[in-house]
Amino acid sequence: MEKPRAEWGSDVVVDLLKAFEIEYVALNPGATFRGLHDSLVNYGGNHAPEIVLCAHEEIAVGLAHGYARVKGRPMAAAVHNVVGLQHASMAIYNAWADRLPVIVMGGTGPMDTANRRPWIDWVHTALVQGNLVRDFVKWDDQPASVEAIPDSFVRAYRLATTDPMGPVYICYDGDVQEKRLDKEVAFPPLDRYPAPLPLQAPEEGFEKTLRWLLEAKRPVILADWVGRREAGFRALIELAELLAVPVLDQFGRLNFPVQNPLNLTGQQDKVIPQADLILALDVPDFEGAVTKRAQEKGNRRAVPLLSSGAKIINVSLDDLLVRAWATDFNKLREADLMIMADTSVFLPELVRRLKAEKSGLDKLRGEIDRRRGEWNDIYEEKKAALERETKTKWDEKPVSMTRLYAEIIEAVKGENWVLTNGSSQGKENLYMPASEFNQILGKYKGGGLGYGLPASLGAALAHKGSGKLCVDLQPDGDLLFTVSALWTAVHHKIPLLIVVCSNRSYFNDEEHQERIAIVRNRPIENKTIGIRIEDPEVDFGAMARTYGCWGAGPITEPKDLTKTLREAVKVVKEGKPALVDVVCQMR
Ligand SMILES: Cc1ncc(C[n+]2csc(CCOP(=O)(O)OP(=O)(O)O)c2C)c(N)n1
Ligand SMILES: [Mg+2]
Repeated sequence: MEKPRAEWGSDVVVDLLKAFEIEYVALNPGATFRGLHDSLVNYGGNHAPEIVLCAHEEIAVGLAHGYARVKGRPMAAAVHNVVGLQHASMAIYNAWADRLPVIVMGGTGPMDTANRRPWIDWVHTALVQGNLVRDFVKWDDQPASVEAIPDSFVRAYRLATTDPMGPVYICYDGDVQEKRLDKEVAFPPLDRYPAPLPLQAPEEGFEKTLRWLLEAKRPVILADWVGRREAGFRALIELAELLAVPVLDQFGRLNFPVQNPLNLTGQQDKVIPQADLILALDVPDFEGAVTKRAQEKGNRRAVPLLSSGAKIINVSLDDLLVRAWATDFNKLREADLMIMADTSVFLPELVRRLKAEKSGLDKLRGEIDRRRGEWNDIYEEKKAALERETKTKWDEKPVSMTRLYAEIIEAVKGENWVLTNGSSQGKENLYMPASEFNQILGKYKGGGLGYGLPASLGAALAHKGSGKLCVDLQPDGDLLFTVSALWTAVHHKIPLLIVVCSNRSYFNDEEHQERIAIVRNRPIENKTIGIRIEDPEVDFGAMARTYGCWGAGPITEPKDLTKTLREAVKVVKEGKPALVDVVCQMR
């Protein structure tokens, strides 16, 4: 079929969305982008991209965030002028902190005050709207004519998808969107604007890293964002295994198979003090990775675990995306060698060079095997401790988190499952036996609640039709921010298993109030005031059903889990969302 010719300004935006293979535009409607909305439906045929209707802009952007985690490329969200953008801002910040691309589009104006309606066009127009989010997007723009739209979009897309990636915001003036075109708008040849090739380390970086790795007695790897690309994920496994180097996963993504005996995540107290070389791969928060939290007494400072004699190699792209507003760049990192490189090309090349060092490796064989055994002992201890915890708490009421993990594992056995979100403490990262690239998508990096369900829906949307079974391990407090995303899940038939961890509390803060009470010698029992989600308790199963979603629970009896989860999985496999509300322990 011949492509219809753009007749209106916003038709050109749709041409670009199609050219860049944007599959979905998540939105809550608004008159400032009524031109774009019409173009999506009537010019684009509401297909590729298709509109995903959301009840809140935070949901729209959160959904696009989750989609990008799976695909590594963006979908779009459209948000209504200053009001939609303000609602969207938390989710934009989460995507920013997570270094993931979202094309956020907005409408405004008209900027020409002579064309404005009284009141509403004035209170909904800013100079300029992008200001609101400029500190946490990679770029923002407001093309002043239809002719300026293509270049603006191409630049936005390329910046958003170049590592370190991030959200971008493009604002379309109502007058520009609604301009009738009297001639064809010239389109740049899109293949003339390729994404840059990934950044590779210089020779010195490889030479030193290789030499230091071979000289070290106890090298240790920290990894946070390596797992964002499959090539990096695979090469890291090879590297760790070749040299018997333990990996401490920081869980920005799944960086290393959970059940690999070299996965000593959670054992930093035992591992870090032994290290004479740390290879930090895409670790923005180095401090957090090599220290122990000692929050019990209300302390903020962390206790160092790393010996001062240990060498540090840092490989990352972090310094390429630093802004002065939020300090999401974390504490200043020390290192003996700083390499600015993309781990998805650095690690495969490092492994290739390492394998070529045959004689060097052969000489070290005995030593490598010895330390492999010693690290393996720690792994076995860790495994036994996890199993012990599961067993001890098996019949406890409310349901223990470890029992819940075990039941979920059983319910999805044999399925190609993906964990799209996690609990506040993230212990599922130790229990869920993920081994595949992107099998655990991780939690928010921005720490803004309201993330779990929207991002999980985005992930499930990205996986739709792929045979993957997506599971959202969903804390209750986080869910309450964006629970109306259930409507979107049902309406758009997004298959997702939502397991609500109902501890009926914003428990993370209960812990903080307890610490403060201890320090101030005040009544600890008051820690639940202003924090517990009780009186009334929320019935998430019933809530799901009001949105037309399959919902079960609240489950209070551990023995009821198996059957209910099995039924829920069946619903999800039929292509629909299902929610199981589980009353569970605080931690
Ligand atoms: C937007 C936002 N508001 C408040 C907080 C502070 N906060 C951090 S964790 C937390 C409690 C989360 O409760 P829930 O999601 O139920 O997880 P739980 O700690 O109970 O496991 C709160 C309120 C936040 N991080 N983000
Ligand atoms: Mg909670």
